[in-house]
Amino acid sequence: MKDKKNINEEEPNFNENSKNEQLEAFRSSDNEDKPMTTNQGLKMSEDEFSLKAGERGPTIMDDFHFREKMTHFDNERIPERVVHARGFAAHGEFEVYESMKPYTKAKFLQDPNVKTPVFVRFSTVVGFRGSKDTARDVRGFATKFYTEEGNYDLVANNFPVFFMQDAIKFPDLVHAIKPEPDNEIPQATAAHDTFWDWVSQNQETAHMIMWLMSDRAIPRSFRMMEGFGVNTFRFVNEEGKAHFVKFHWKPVLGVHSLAWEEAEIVGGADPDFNRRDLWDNLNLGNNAEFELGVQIIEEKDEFKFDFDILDATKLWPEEDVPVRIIGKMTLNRNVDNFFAETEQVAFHPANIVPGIDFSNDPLLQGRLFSYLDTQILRFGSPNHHEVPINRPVCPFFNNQRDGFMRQTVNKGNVAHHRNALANSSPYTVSEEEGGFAHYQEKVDGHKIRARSDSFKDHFSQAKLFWNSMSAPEKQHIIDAFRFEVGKVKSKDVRQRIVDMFSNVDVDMTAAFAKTIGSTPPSSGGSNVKKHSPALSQANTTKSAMTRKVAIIVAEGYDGQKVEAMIDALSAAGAEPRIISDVLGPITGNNDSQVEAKHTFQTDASVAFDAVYVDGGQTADAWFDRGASKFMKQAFEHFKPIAASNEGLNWLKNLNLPDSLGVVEANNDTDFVQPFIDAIAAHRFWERKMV
Ligand code: HDE
Repeated sequence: MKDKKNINEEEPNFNENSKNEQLEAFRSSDNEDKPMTTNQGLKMSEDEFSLKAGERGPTIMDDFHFREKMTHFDNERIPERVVHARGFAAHGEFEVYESMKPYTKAKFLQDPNVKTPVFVRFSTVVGFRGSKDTARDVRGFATKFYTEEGNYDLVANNFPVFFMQDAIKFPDLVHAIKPEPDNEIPQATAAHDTFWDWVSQNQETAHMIMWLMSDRAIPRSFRMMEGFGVNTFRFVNEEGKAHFVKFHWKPVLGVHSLAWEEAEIVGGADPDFNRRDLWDNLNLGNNAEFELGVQIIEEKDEFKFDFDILDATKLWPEEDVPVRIIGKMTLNRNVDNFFAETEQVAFHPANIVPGIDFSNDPLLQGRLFSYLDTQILRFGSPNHHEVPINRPVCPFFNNQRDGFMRQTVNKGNVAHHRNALANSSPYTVSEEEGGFAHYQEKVDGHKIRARSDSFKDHFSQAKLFWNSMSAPEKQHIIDAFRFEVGKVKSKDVRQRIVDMFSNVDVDMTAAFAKTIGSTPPSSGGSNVKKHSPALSQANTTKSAMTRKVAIIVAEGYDGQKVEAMIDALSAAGAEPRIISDVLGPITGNNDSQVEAKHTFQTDASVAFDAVYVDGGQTADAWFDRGASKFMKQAFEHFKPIAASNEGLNWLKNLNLPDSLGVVEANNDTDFVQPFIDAIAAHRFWERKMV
């Protein structure tokens, strides 16, 4: 360590634009009106014909342009992530609401006036990069905070628990859940033998499976999911005092999910459903907002709970350890280039800042190794921190040198520490000057490969989750088991799953055992009675904001009603979209005009949150079929439906009037507000199917 007058003197002015400004230096200039060149800057006179010996002759080696173009193309891919391959990311900013100084010295959590730039990548875990968004799966929710003290990565998921307690099992889980190795089938799903075989051999996964079978595994939008740091971390304050902490992201729009059948259909109709939703909404100026929450436990209370707080298969019930909301993240900008930013961003849970530290959670400890290791395969180089999206916004100096694709031109002849030649620069600094020092936890034990007794209860929280579900949520879980385990060919594996989940709840297990050809349990079940209202989506925030509403009209539609509906939807922050049998302007009976940007051919009801059908004078049998199909599908997926004029007839033909969440217009526009309220309710899960 060495003194220096002002260690901050090189630090640039830090604000929410710091990352954007840094990226600007790397953005390519526009191609418009520019001559084409090779990568060496040589202007080219031809780019469509390779150099040949005669018009019909072979291509010749002189053609350096062809070789450069083709070689670059041949090497355009990097290995996709071994898990979380399919992802989508956006830029934004984070602000803390009040200083967290009593708990942590992390600078980005001190001052409500400071906005920290962030980059967030959402992902599915199992499917390959080109798979679908709506698979039943865990979603990744990884945030890189570009703080003035260096990058802090909160690499989270949308479930608060994980499949296992010890990271050494992770490769086995991933081998079991990925497509089976002989034929690489099935894609992006857990519904196959090897996964459920692994589950039946690892009872610690029971709680996670409850989440995976629940609606949480098919989110309506990345903007409508919670995020959880899962692992237990530490906050450390200036006095060196530590608290255990778990991190939460709470979506301002609430937590909402698709219906299972809908998710399956969307997977084919629009595999990009979730990424398109984020991309379109950010382009429309509908920022995605999440509040940051923390659960804090004092070190002295480490053993106060009936679960081990270091066990990643357990959550800390919010009713016992309240989530304190401490800040807000706003995603407000799409990327410029998917590969450069979304594909090349490299997260690592070990990227922390002073004031945040690790716990001995054995899952976290394994993660601290894995992420850096995997980036070296993806980038083929330890220099991935130099890629623009990964660079910290604060300066960084050390003696690490060279390696594939080194970008920095380090000056001078000294690359060793300590040195006298360069006055021992770069020098280390004390904790008071911002130097990171690990929390000095006392650790004492034998080297041992074993599970602590405190990690051995695998079913109580699975039952807590079950108890906390509303009736429709319970039914969805049963249906998910029926589908997922029903796909398993091995009768023995299916029975072992029934036996395993009978330790959670006998009624639940009996409800799916029969349909999957297994013997239902006669007794068993956890006797936990407790429930946690925070776990049910029935209790989440409800809002019509940003909901996509299909408005189905033909020429001569009811101008007064449709205009009133469009105005009210827009005022409520919803996104009305006109559907018809043709694209282009459609005129109403009062000469009003709307623009149809979708037709029955280009879009299906699954692309929308709600449907309003008016009709129009030119609505013929063909239109009738398209509109009816929209309404029927919306109905089957529990979505709000409104109808006026011809729409009322179609409603009648489909036998839908008087159903839950179906709003009918009579003579006036009174149906508008009830429809908006219905949209805010999201879905009518209790609706009876006709
Ligand atoms: Fe990951 N995880 N993981 N994970 N994880 C990766 O790192 C790993 C775990 C999570 O958008 C990989 O860069 C181990 C929990 C997200 O780029 C890899 C264990 C949680 C992402 C890896 C876990 C996560 C990853 C693959 C212990 C929630 C995507 C590519 C069993 C808190 C980040 C990569 C992105 C990615 C390993 C468990 C979240 C292989 C060993 C728990 C969001 O390093």
